[in-house]
Amino acid sequence: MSVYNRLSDTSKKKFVVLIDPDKPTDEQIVEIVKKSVNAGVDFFFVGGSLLTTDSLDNCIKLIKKHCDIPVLIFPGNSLQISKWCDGFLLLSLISGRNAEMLIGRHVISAPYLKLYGNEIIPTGYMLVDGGKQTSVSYMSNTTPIPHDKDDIAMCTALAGEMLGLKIIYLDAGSGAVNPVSPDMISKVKQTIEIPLIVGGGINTPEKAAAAAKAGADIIVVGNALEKSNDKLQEFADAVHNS
Ligand code: 1GP
Repeated sequence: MSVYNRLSDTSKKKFVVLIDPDKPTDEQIVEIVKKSVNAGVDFFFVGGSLLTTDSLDNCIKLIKKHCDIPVLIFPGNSLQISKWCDGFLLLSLISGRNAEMLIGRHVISAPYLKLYGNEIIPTGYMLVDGGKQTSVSYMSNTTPIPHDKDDIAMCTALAGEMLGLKIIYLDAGSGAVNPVSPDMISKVKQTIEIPLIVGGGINTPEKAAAAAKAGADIIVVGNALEKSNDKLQEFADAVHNS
């Protein structure tokens, strides 16, 4: 089954662990992979707004050596490409008005993605204000959608779907103070037919359940599990039981 078919199987909510390849040691990666297998994690996303080491390939290979969970690159920039991944979220930052993030970087990445034969998931990536400036809004030089402007989020997601994007990712940014609101998630979900990923600032199993119940099909957690992976099973259960 293709990665996209798995992502769009909306019969069950999906839980994603996001790994910033710069941060964990090899031992920590292996530990989180083993816990993820036991917890029934559905996907790994790998990437970061700014990587300072040459760790992406190693991180993906290490994950794949220890499990069959699909690994997708969630790229922070056009250098984050690897032939080892199972899928690649080709992000169009549709909440912003920076042409580089809408098409410029893609032109640079496209020949390498073709060469590596990665499965491409054309993704409408939408940054939502999460209460503080995040790395991604600074690095992308874009303004997030205001936290309470559900109508802007709905119309942006709808436009992304009409342009042919295959999935929408609503992101409050890593370490956001406020995750995307249940109201915004619910309204965006009702507006589009394609699957909806939600992440950013989801730091408790309760917040993960709230996002899933509001309509997110796929819930991403990064930061909260970097600090401690003790609650990984609880996060996964909260999503899967929603
Ligand atoms: C950020 O959606 C991801 O792009 C995950 O955010 O690190 O806050 O969980 P957190």
